[in-house]
Amino acid sequence: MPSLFDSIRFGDIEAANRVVMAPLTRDRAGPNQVPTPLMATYYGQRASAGLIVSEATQISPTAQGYLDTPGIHSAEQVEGWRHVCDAVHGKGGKIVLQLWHVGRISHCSLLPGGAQPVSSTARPARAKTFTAKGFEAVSAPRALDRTELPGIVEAYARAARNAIAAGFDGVEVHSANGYLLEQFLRDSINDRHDEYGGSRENRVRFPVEAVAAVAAEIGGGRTGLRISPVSPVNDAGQDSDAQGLFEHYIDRLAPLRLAYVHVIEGATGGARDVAPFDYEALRRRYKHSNPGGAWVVNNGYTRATAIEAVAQGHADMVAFGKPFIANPDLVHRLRIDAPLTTPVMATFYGGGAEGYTDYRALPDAAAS
Ligand code: 8OZ
Repeated sequence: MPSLFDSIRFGDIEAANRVVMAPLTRDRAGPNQVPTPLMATYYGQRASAGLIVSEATQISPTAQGYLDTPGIHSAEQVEGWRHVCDAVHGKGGKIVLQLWHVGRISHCSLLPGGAQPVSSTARPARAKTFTAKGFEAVSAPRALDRTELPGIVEAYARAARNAIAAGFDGVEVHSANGYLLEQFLRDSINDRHDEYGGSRENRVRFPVEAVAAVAAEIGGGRTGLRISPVSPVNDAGQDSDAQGLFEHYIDRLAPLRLAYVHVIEGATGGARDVAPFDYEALRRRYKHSNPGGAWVVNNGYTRATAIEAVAQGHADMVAFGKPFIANPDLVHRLRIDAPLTTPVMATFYGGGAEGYTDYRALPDAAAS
């Protein structure tokens, strides 16, 4: 059986080890949501991860939901990301961009012309976002007309094209954590009566269209997907049949031969047993139809559980989030079983170098 520290090829991507840096929102983009040189330093410091998944990045101006998150829809943003990709590649790492549309998890003050957020539904989420005024309740959304959906699908494809132009090794479509694609997937949110709501066949329609457009643009072998089948974050509730829904979703995506599926097990950043779900059944289904793709797991893994998950074949790769904030040399530390630095929560979101690029690698990190 393979080890967490073995190289792996999945889709068209090759990684030096099976430790993934999970996407982490840090709210440090510059004016016009352009990635900064400090962000290039931060990602470059973490290039020994087998694969870095960038922080969630809005595909268009209307896809934004938090202050100072980066975009991938302008030439200036592509240029900023190019420095990030160069920093990671210069150290032999791999990095994909996470494509994000927040849907109803947004605030008018963050949207062009003070517009209302958009969603599958007009029902507001009981959730907060981070604006120029601090934490604020999200604004009430309007339900998208079906005639608007092709424009959003095109924005996903364009953003993927921009990501490749910036130098990314691929993209990860954010289909988790109660954002736009999950607002269509789950019957706890989606209350539509057209062909994008109702049955699970209808509810997966828009997310499948979005992922298919990305795969058509850059290749399925450079396209990953992140899901969180039972995470209740962002007022997502629980689907009445999460197992059936996500099995159907994975089946519909099988022809795309996605590079990987990245699953948050349980509540994002919280309890792993928040609701029953058979992840192993979903993994087998994905791998059966897509043996060249990787199954990436996430949420609260430790060195021991990550090593075991890969050794037992329950995962091809394991993603770590918060540990990567405070341990730029996480792979080395896991390899030698060194103690991990604890991240400081006060500097997770916004600010500058403090709590971002000032976490140190171990003195012997270069040896790994
Ligand atoms: C934390 C703060 C803001 C956004 C997610 C993109 O949960 C996020 C996010 C996390 O997927």
